[in-house]
Amino acid sequence: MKSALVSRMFAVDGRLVSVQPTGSGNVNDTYLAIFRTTFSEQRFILQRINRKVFPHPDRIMDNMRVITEHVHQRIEQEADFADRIWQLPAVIPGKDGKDYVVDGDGEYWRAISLIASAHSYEKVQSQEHAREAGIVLGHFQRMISDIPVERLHDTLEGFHVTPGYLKKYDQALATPEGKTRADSSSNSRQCRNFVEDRRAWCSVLEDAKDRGELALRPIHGDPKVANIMIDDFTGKGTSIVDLDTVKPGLIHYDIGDCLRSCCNRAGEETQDFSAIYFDTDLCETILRGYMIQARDFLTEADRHYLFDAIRLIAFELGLRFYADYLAGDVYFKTVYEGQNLNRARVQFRLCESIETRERQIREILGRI
Ligand code: GN1
Ligand code: MG
Repeated sequence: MKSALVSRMFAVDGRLVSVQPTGSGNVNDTYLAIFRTTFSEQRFILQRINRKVFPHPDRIMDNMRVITEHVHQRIEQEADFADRIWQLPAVIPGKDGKDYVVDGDGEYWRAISLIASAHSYEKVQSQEHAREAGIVLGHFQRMISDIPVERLHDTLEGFHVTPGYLKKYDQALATPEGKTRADSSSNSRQCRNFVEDRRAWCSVLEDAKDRGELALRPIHGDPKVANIMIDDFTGKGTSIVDLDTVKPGLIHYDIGDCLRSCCNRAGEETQDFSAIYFDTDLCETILRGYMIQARDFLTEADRHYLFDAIRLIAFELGLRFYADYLAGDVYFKTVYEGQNLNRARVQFRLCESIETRERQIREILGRI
């Protein structure tokens, strides 16, 4: 097995006991590796980076170095005053000292430390969990807020730039295969109409950025609930993982992504469409947690665009899934035919629920 072979190429003591797939990522392949010596055991995360999505894995690893070293230092500085032990995974180098290992097929692999005695969840478990998700996101954004954006590579060009995804959707739709898939079912036709109705609005954040109202800052990029680690002993958030998309962006992408993920109790893969709605109680709880950490770095303009951000990132993820369905599932991994169409319908249904609850959400935003 390739993963077993590669796992031995990292600077870890002992002998390989097991290497098993773990997690639920839609892009990279993730494994848990266990090595043992005569007196101890080391567990770590091994990942094959998806080259189709990330054309420059070396840049991801550069960013990871910059971010983890910076954040580890800041966590240390604040440790005596913190209400918990904050963690962030560290890069485990290869035996040759490099941050990644390239296998015989030119595939890039990396090893990162495991956040011990902590778990993440696919869905929000409780109000307490929701609050922790908000705190963890706010804390991470605060920890990276003083990294100059010029120090970070753009690891994924166009990430969260919704008009760019619209262009890709148009391109997919213009191909014979795309046209066939778009017309293949009433569900697919409904998705197409859903996108068309929101075409003019979907540049709202990029327009604000271009006008200079919103500024680029270091962001996480993918703060979905499954990337938030909760301490098994305290129930408090202890870390955010999946640092591939930490790069310059709008903090709105993060807030929108965290909320679209956490406030949909049915989860991203549900097929029970009646169970999908945007839970505004969870939304308020998450934002209150987030504000504990982030209040000081939000400007008036930032706040002004929060509702649009919440609506947009659900729409955008639906658009990304739908465009990938039209293109023949080239980006997001799938395990059954039509999965990306199903995922798109979930996000569009969630987006609709956000639109219906606009007044309540804006009231929450006014209160926090
Ligand atoms: C992808 O690979 P994973 O599961 O961490 C995607 C995110 C989506 C998410 C939806 C690089 O994240 O943008 O929000 O799926 N990551 C990339 O589950 O495209
Ligand atoms: Mg990710």
